Amino acid sequence: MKSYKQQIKEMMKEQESLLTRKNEPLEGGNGWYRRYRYPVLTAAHTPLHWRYDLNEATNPLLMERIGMNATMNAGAIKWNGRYLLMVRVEGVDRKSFFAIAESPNGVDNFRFRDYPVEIPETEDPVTNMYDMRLTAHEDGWIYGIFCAERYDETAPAGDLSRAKAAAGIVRTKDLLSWERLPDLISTSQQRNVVLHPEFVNGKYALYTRPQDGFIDAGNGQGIGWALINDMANAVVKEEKIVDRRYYHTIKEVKNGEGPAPIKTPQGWLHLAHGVRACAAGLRYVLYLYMTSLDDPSKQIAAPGGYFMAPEGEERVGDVSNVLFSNGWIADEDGSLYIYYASSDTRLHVATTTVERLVDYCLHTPEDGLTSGASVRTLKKQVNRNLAILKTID
Ligand code: M1P
Repeated sequence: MKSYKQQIKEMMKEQESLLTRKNEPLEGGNGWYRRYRYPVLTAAHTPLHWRYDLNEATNPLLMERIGMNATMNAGAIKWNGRYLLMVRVEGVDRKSFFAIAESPNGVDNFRFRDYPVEIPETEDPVTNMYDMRLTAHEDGWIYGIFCAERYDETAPAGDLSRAKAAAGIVRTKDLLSWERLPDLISTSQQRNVVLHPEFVNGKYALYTRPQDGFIDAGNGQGIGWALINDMANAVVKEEKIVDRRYYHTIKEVKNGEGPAPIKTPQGWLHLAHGVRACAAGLRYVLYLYMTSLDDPSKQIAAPGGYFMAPEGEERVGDVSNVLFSNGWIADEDGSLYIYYASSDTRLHVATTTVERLVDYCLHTPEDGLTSGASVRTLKKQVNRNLAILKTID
């Protein structure tokens, strides 16, 4: 019979081999990015000392006491040379919370810090919080904007599913202590709100996602843009649409900004998610677009279709057929790490370069919005290529 301490040691050893497992890029693909063999974080990566009571007197059977269900939708930032993720961890009780995991190389060896992050509450505590976007702003603070979800008190009696979404805001200088600021004030519900990293005309700029209801984007026409005077008292006064939704596209039902955009010599590079409906439910895919350096709210490139869609095991999970990303890290050498979650269950990395994605944005044809337009676009490429092929024996 193994001693209690021996059993703990074995559990720790087994988890250690998961945490230190080397990841590797997968062969093939379309040249846009490389997927990796293993997810970078799963529920099994959460520390054993979160899940188990390790005291033999109170947990003689050494069973989990606090179960973890998923690790997903992570904000990301490079910090002191390490790749740091602000992960949405979801417990088996369906509550999400934030926890920071760090890696020395961005593709494997992610390890959670000992404690989850405790976000200070406002006077109106939230029921659920998730999907934090981290932005290192030129004002010197690192801001985190997340979905602050509360019960909708206007719901009819007995309807316990109606929620309302607002943008919660925190800021930090060390990624250890967090100052909570008042939630964003907006006339519509807001999720997927992201802070632009630079001042625009002396103001803070937010990518927003005006929506009619908690799930339903309704009249919200797409990813919005609002200038804000003060992040400590953030109010959306005027909103314009930066990236519009269209009928019969990958973002027909709704869309949302991913992480904060990356500045490139050709413009701001954006990653977003688009949602369409089908018989199997909603399908979430990732797409890219670019905006102007002179005016980050002005779109200059909108490659048609999706950039990444669920594949293989990514298709299945708690909310199947979903890819979602709210974190990426661009290294000084132009390497880019995209952290994306699949089916609201686990977190993956894909690697590429900023150069590749800018090239993708500037040279992928736009969505012509009809089958006829797609064929005409395709034919132009076929014509060009047939001429080239004739010159090759
Ligand atoms: O379940 C898929 C995603 O649904 C929501 O995204 P959106 O606001 O665009 O509908 C969010 O709850 C997100 O966390 C989740 O991954």
